[in-house]
Amino acid sequence: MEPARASGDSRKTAEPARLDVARVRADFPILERQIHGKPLVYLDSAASTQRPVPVIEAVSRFYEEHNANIHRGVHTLSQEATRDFEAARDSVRDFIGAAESREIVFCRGTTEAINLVAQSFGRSRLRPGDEILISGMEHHSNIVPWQLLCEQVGTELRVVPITDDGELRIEDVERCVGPKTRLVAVVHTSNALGTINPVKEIVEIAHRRGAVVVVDGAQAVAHEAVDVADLGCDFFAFSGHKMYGPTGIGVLYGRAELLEEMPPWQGGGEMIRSVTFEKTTFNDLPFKFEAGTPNVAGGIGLGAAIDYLEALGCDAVAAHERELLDKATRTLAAFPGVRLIGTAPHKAAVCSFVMDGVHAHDIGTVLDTEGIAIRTGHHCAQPVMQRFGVPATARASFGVYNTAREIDALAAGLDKVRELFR
Ligand code: 7TS
Repeated sequence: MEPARASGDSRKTAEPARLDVARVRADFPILERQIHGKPLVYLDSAASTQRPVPVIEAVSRFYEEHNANIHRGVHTLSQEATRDFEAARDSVRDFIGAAESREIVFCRGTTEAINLVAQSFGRSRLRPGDEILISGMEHHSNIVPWQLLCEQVGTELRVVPITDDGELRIEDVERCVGPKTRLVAVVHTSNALGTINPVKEIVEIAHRRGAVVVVDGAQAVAHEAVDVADLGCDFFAFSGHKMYGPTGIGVLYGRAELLEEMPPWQGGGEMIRSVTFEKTTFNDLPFKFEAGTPNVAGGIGLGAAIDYLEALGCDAVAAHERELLDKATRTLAAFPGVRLIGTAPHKAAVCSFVMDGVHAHDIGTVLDTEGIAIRTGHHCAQPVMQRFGVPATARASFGVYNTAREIDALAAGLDKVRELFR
């Protein structure tokens, strides 16, 4: 099956290519499902996107035709599996603008990538009294690994506050990066608020003061073009399942110079060069950080997801999602009793909201009966909920397959909620 492509050629015209959403939707078999007798309206892509046919096929093809363990076999299947897995690594390298494939470490996802940096870089390089700076809008995955590190090493965790709009102001970052700050860990795009942070400026400030920067890119990579060289960050973490790829596979990008100096985190097969009972020497990058058999099918599926996104075109995807965000924002802002949480000027297509007199879980449950899937709760960002004084929010988040009509369906669903809880 030929995957959908953006129509128009952006090289010939000033107009950005537009997504042919009907064709995009045809690539996602799950969108044909009915839920409680209604067509599925999937508005939970920030939690996990759906998978297009080319990704599903790449994973099945691996199991049907090439399945074997990698890097160690002389037999044909092992060599094919190794070739395809390493080709996926090269695709990731090009997709995020990394200089070298050895800077791409495959892991389980964003969470594992950040834990790797904390336990390897953090434990070996940070000292008691050093400070780690995060923002007030982090996902628990970019809070808890640093807290664990602080317990182990005696470092201090500091937090840059966010504004009532859910913005991270550059002057606040400037003020909070001090002489003891050794590491800044910041989310590129907030899953709870949708805010897109000025990562490049943050990196400049941190580097000027000698701190290393870790970017949580989980919500960024599938929604705008990311170039780690342009951002200048030292580490960048993301997950396959939030970019139309498989679950259980993700990436830690790290600058080779830093990765070279870092000790391994997990020990086992694949990450060694030689082992005796007296001494073990370690493999080259990136294998030093990939102990054990990796998620080979997942890596190959992630490569297919990158091909898929590139065929659609990052600019076309971003333009489509901007239109959805504008419409969803207008619709929700005009809805009686609804308050948007996260109104920063620079936002991704994520709309968190609360409704007077109705708990977020009730909103989610009623919408589900209408076939509409949204996320409700604290979105693994409890400090964000505390900052806005709410126990939970309802969150609609959008991807390449969503349509303006689905936002109308959301509004109709919210009418039902209001009738029921009047
Ligand atoms: N960072 C951010 C910004 C996220 O949104 C998430 C997952 C993670 C890290 C963790 O990613 P994982 O793939 O390692 O689990 N966010 C969400 C969400 O918003 N709803 O469910 C998971």
